[in-house]
Amino acid sequence: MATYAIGDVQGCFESLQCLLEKIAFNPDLDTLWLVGDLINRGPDSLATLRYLYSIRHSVEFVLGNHDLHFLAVAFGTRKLGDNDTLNALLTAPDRQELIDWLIQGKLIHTNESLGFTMVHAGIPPIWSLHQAQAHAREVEAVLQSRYARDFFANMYSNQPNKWKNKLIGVERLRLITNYFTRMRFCTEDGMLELETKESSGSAPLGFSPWFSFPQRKTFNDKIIFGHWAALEGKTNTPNIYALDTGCVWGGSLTALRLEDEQLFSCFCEA
Ligand SMILES: [Mn+2]
Repeated sequence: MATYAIGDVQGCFESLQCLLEKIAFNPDLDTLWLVGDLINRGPDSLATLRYLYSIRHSVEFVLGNHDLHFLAVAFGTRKLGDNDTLNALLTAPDRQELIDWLIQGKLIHTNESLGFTMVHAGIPPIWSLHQAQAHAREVEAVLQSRYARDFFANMYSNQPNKWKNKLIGVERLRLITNYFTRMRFCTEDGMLELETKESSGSAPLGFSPWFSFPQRKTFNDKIIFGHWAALEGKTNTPNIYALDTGCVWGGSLTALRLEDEQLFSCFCEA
């Protein structure tokens, strides 16, 4: 009975199978956490999602930007991009069942007895864990409502880029979503910079990795995240676990066993 958190799979189904074999994952006994970006860019998003759906009772996952992108395309509010590998999933006979499951994904998941929290990209330094959970629930409620299509139609923008409690409507929901699913660099007061994708050494002037601020309100919480392959799994920050080791780019797929913090990985073919 163990809990394994796995980095961004991005449709790399063979690598996922390799890793599950390596950890001898048993869906009847063990639990799988996935940091989001389950699909897209990689070769087999459909098989990946079908498999995870088949073991859904043993899976906890958070939504990544690629998962939200797929949902936006499926809802007809966004077009496929040249690098998307979502066609088989979009035309699958069981597409609706998979969409209905995926859209129930959360933006943050905490297990208090294990003492771990999981998000896709990060938590802005200005939010405590409780505040982050409350703001995540705002977006999750809309995704699971009849306003989901309106949400996706308004999801894409880099503005507003700084949190204010008085933000309302689509701007509020968009910024919450951008923090949880797209953030890499920000300022201590939570201003986002969404252009730079390189490693933490390439911070744009005035910005730093979201987890780097000593005054961060989640400083004492253990946080697992993905999204940032350029970190190569290294944050040099206590309690902060970066699990995107770039599987879809020919890196590796990484699992962290939460009970003893042991790491496992499988190399991935580019
Ligand atoms: Mn991502």
